[in-house]
Amino acid sequence: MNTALGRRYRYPSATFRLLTKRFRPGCSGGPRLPFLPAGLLLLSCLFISFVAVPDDAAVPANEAPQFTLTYRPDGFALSSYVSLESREVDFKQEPDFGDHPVVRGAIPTGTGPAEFIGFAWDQADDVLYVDTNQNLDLTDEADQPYDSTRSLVGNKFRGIRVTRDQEGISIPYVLDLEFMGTWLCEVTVTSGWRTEAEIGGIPYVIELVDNLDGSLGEGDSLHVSRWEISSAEKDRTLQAVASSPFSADIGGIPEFIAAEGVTHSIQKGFVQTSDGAAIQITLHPADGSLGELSIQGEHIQELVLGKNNRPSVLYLSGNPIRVPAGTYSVHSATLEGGWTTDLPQSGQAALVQVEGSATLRVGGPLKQDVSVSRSGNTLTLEYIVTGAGGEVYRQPEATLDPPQFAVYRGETCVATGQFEYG
Ligand SMILES: [Ca+2]
Ligand SMILES: [Ca+2]
Repeated sequence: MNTALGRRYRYPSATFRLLTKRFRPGCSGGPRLPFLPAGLLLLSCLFISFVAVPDDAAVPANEAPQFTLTYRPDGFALSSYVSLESREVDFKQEPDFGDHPVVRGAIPTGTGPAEFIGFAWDQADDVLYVDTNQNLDLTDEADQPYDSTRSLVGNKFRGIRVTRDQEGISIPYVLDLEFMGTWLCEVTVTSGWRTEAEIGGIPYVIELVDNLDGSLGEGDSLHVSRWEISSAEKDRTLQAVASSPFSADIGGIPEFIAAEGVTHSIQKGFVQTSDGAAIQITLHPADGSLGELSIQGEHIQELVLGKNNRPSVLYLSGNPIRVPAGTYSVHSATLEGGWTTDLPQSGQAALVQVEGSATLRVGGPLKQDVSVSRSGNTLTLEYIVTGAGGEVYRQPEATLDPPQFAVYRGETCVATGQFEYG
């Protein structure tokens, strides 16, 4: 079965926003709430706000491309869940809560026990105090408390500004906190860093969100998207090309980026500029023991190759690509039409040897199968969609109609239904 072609995102206005949310149902059928060891979770989504025409960012030959991503206070969403039952912060100083019920908790900002931002939610007044300067005193922050806004799932507090001082750089973040009862809080970083730049002669938008720990790597999100301008219509069209995957187990920033036949290692870090903290990304041509990898498949829109169960190569363009020797598999892929690889990761792997060549099959054409198993009077039907390398896909979220089935005894239809995830 071929996927639908030509899925593109068009800007109807200057405020069009594209949301790529990688929230995947767990094997039990319900959403998984993945937690990091420190309790910081990582369900994430990245998000593109309005995109302006890219600047001319051509890089002189023989110079490593370098991009500076500037801060934006909103337009992003990198979320984590904090269990409110596992940790209650003991503040040295608090407002007078009287006999109000108060939920106290900690937003992890690293893996150490002291790396957190404490908060207290006064449920009676429905206001939130956040210890943004991390001194365990909830009475010395200006412009507090925060008032809540009702959301679909709970009480939400928006626009919480915190700053992290990291090696002399003052890194700003903006957070939303949404309480789901008194046991779970979703923390969403809505700020991020962004630039427009050319990679391999093609204009891209590069966006990055840090998960509050002040360093760039695991748990963060990188989104690289290509967009094209239709000169005939003077219209703007965005085509999402690649994004890093976001899940608790495997999130992070790939080590390499492959574009137009050149594979670069991604060097990244916070820098201080006259406009405040920024992120600098430098692309160095990958060196060392490389081999050739052919990407074989159709309709690939986004692809991240995995190595050692981590995101390794963000694939943008060019085929074959040259990559450091090793075994590569599909870390995540999105096909035109919105089919995305499902978890757990599946599909074939390719062994790239030094100066050797290998092929990785991924993408279309897709194949759909239904397996039937029987237990007593119960028939279990499993619907599965696989790609060229056997990798398993889940149905596009935009396609709301799940596959349907009908069971016949002879010529008589005895049962019909719809498949559900899980
Ligand atoms: Ca304080
Ligand atoms: Ca980080």
